[in-house]
Amino acid sequence: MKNIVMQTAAVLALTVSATAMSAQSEMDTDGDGLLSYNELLAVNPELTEEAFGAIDTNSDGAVDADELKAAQEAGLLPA
Ligand SMILES: [Ca+2]
Ligand SMILES: [Ca+2]
Repeated sequence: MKNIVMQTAAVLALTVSATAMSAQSEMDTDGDGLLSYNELLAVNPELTEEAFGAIDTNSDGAVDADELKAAQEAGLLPA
């Protein structure tokens, strides 16, 4: 019985992390692991280039997973 509970918990944990990852990969339409301004604009039509610049904190022209998370935590993007 205990084993079944443990297995269920493990499956649930996997499902949750897969969902979080697919949210980013769905936005990442060219699959390079980074979100360009156009990729973010597609899911956030209100996004301005200025706002994108604020999200892209290292100014490399793309938003990586850390920048995305920080932007969501700061309320710059919907989580
Ligand atoms: Ca991309
Ligand atoms: Ca960046």
